[in-house]
Amino acid sequence: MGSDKIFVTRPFLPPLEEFLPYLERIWQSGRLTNGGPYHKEFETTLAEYLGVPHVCLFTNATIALVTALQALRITGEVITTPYSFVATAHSLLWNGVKPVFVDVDPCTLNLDPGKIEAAITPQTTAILPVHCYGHPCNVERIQRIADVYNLRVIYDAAHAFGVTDRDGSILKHGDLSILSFHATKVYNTFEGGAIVCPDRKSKERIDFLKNFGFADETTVVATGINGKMSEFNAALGLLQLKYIEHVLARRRHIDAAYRKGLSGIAGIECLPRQSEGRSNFAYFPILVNKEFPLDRDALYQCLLERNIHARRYFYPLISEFPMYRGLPSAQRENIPVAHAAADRILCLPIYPDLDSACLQHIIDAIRSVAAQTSAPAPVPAPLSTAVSA
Ligand code: T4K
Repeated sequence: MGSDKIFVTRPFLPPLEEFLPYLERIWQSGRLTNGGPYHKEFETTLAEYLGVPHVCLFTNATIALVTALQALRITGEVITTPYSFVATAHSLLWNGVKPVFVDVDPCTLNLDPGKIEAAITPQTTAILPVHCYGHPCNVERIQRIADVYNLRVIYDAAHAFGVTDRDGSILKHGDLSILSFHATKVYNTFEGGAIVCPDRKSKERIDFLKNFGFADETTVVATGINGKMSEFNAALGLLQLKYIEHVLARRRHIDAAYRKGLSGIAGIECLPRQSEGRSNFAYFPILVNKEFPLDRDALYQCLLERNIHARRYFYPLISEFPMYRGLPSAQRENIPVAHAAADRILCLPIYPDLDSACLQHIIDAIRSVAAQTSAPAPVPAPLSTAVSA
């Protein structure tokens, strides 16, 4: 192993020469954005690949989330998870909607459906769950609650590109699902995102909203925003689709190698794989439990010293940030499982070009830390204890 840094991820890029013809076409046509030919082709091709009815392309997932809430006219309070990237809850504040944090399930770290009903008030209008690390939420139970209380469901599916359950794409559940095509994601268009929607009517409204609210040259029907994906990003998206199976296969291989390489290390717990359907292996999260001789932050530092830049996704919890921590639902006692997870989570590097030498270096580093460190450091109680606390 050299002295090169190993980051938590590295974007997959197709061979540059394969992208040049796309660029030439853009240069020749002078069509750069506003629903050009690549944008149209990409929307259709992507919907087919994902197996979903309609896709609305966006400049990134954050603007897509903000727009999805606008599209469904969400107001009042929305139930969501504190265990996510901050964009999830920020999209609510940008809409003047109050986030209500509900704890997560200790196995999947997704919103715990058993705790949703207790958080519903007369002001609740929607649920905003996250398929965290691409692991599907309990979509059936969430939908049952939404049906009983007449709530909308918007899935933050930023991590869930290509994930399926027994019924096909995970993106077909709820009213809308939001994807991210950011550089750090399984599938990237440099920056980008999308809303997956069930019918033409909702697609039309979302398409107006992402184009300032314009319905035609002279008619503005809503307070829209500029969320359009450019021709450059759409062209790259088309080319990236040609490599997605390779990307997923490499990720599957790395996931399997980690599980094998880390098995038997006391205190290192790999999150379970999804039980059915197809995973995208977007992240490789481990929990550093009390049987490991170091706590999570000490292990994180040890890995950094070996040029391994793992990440603590998602620490701190969203509920800890200044704009959220005053909310009653943000209090620690309301979300003990999320806190316990945030304190011991570590996402290890996973990306298609991670070679076997780097992978072995990471596994060996964790093994050697486990072997060398004899004095147990004080660590928080295991997740199961937090659940019953
Ligand atoms: N909802 C959820 C659940 C999300 O996780 C996210 C984004 C969103 C919504 C919003 O989606 P977008 O609006 O971004 O489409 C990263 C990403 O910036 C963010 O997109 C992502 N979630 C989040 C989980 O991770 P950082 O601050 O950790 O990124 P950064 O720049 O530290 O990158 C991590 C590592 O990746 C670097 O150490 C090196 C590598 N890297 C990164 C970039 C940007 C590269 O090799 N090349 C690159 O171009 O947030």
